[in-house]
Amino acid sequence: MENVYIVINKTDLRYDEEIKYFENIYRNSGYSVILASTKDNSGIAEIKEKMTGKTNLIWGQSGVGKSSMLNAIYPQMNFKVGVVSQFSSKGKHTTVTSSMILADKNTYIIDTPGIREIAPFGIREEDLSHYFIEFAQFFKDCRFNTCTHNHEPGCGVIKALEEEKISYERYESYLRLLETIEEDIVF
Ligand SMILES: Nc1nc2c(ncn2[C@@H]2O[C@H](COP(=O)(O)OP(=O)(O)OP(=O)(O)O)[C@@H](O)[C@H]2O)c(=O)[nH]1
Ligand SMILES: [Mg+2]
Ligand SMILES: [Zn+2]
Repeated sequence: MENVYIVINKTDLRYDEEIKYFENIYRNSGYSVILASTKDNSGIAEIKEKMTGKTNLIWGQSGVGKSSMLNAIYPQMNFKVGVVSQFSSKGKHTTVTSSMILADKNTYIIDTPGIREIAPFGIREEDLSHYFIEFAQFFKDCRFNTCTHNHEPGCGVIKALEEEKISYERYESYLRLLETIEEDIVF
């Protein structure tokens, strides 16, 4: 997905081996990753450049600094910024509605309320893996075309995992999401 960018914000607080480890998981999966901080303005010009002339959706956990980032890019906009709870270390859902705003010529932005957890709705079990972009090249090796890459024999994704062509963390996220679909039974 060439138009998806993963921003790692608050690098002024911390940018160590653990963060680089996760940064690399996403880079190796095929995503572009931008390091940023709204405190020292790093990465802000690059993000602005990616956004210009497009319609942009800013998405991520509550408290990560989505609205702060938009304020750093477009100081005249004044998006509401909140504090992160000392008690839970979680954001407090400062942005509560989504609306599309014209920020610049031909540039629209949609700031969204932060999420706390992800539970996909309307995605079938056998389709979930298509959202894991680096898995796709291995589907052709799956014995069954309805493979959910979980327990099926002859699974190309599991084989790629064993050969370390897919990261264990990404495969685990996949399984966690797959489980939420199984619980739904909406189809
Ligand atoms: N240290 C540091 N703090 C930041 C940075 N960016 C944002 N913050 C702080 O993080 C807190 C939350 O920022 P918001 O911009 O409200 O976060 P949000 O992602 O919009 O949160 P929701 O609207 O709840 O989804 C605020 O206290 C910001 O000042 C950063 O780069 N570094
Ligand atoms: Mg916000
Ligand atoms: Zn499979």
